[in-house]
Amino acid sequence: MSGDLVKDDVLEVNFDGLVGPTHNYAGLAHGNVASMRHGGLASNPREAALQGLAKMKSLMDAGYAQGVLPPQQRPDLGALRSLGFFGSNAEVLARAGQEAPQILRAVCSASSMWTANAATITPSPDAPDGRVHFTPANLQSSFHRYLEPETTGRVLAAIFRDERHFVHHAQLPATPAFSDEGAANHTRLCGDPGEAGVHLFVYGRQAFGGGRAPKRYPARQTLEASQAIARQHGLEDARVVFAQQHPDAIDAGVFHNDVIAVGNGPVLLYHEMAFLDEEKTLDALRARMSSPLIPVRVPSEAIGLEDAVSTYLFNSQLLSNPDGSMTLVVPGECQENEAVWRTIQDLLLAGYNPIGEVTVKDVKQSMRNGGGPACLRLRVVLSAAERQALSGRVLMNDALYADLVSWVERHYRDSLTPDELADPQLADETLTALDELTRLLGIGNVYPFQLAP
Ligand code: SUG
Repeated sequence: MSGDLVKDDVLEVNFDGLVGPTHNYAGLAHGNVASMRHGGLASNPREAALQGLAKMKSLMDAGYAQGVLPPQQRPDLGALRSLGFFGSNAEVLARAGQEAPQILRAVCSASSMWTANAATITPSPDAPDGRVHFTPANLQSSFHRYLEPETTGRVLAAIFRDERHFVHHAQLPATPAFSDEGAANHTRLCGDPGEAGVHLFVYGRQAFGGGRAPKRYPARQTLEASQAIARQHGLEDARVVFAQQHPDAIDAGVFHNDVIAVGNGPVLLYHEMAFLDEEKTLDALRARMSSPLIPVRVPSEAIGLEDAVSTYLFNSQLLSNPDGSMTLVVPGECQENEAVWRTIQDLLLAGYNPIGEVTVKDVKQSMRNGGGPACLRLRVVLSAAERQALSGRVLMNDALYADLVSWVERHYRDSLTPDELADPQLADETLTALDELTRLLGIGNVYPFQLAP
């Protein structure tokens, strides 16, 4: 099935992560400057979830295919028990809150909302067996995110259940050599989405064999992890490019490639500091793509790295329209920065790229933890038959949107400080909410508390 056959009616479905009821600012992500800056602030989980849902709804209304993925079970009481906190749920939470508040914060993080880190996906036109391949990211760089892949795998397997169309691989070994952060470091470039694409994997360091690495902040993706995923999915060498992220960018707070570059179809919008070897990366892509690459380069003199990181211009979604044009979905912070907003206007006017429209979304609650519009979504390119084969009620429509808004309004708090995370009531509220959500979405039992021990 791979090779030159073009599949019909293939389009990208963006699956956004629904923000969980324990969304908080715990300052957990070293090297993510927004997370480090906002640690300790009070969050508003209800507003966060409604902002995310409003983004999904407006993109659906604009005609884009939109899906939703559920949050995870937090606090992760199983993780606390595995670390030696015993007793009733209330006792476990109280002891963790007193003896290890940082651990409690980690097991309460709603970080699974950033579904760009949930998995890496190869669409069926690119896979030798003509199926869609999924690998959950091991997220081993931080404890709070290392807790995600198990449930992520169950959720993806529940939704993409039909084995005729979907294949699920195990996450890579959760050890620094195979550090993997999923689709945030992976971009598929192509002409028509139904034709075979070229896969750009961006890594921050090599585990074996040296090379340059950042000095200040961690590199979260290794070359070896990216290579292993390409192998798992059966990608041909002729369709894969591995490029190193610029270590200076990582040291400036660019902890994933999707904080400094975004691709869609043949377009690659990137900052000049995105890749360690820019020319080599572009040449390698050009040599493999069957349609001409359209590089859209933003130089440092237009936007410095600091502004790129604080506004998240490159964490925009770049979406295809039926007339061949593209729409850039940027976070509100871009509009507030003169240089960034001017650069966006220049991009829209430039004749050499198909980006013809900008739309601004308010996702501030997520942005304060370093998650922009593109972090909040997992891109899944699907044919009509594959969309038909999805299980559960996960494709956004007006009725699902209304049900989810009402669910959030019934179950979410409008303020949460890190000190309140030990409240056993919060854990109870969350379990009640999630149990109802799995029924609402029709995905069956996916959470540890729903599974037999
Ligand atoms: O892994 N923040 C996330 C943000 C992930 C953004 N995703 C993409 N770029 N695709 C992270 O750094 C902060 C949680 C806290 O501090 O409470 C956090 O985990």
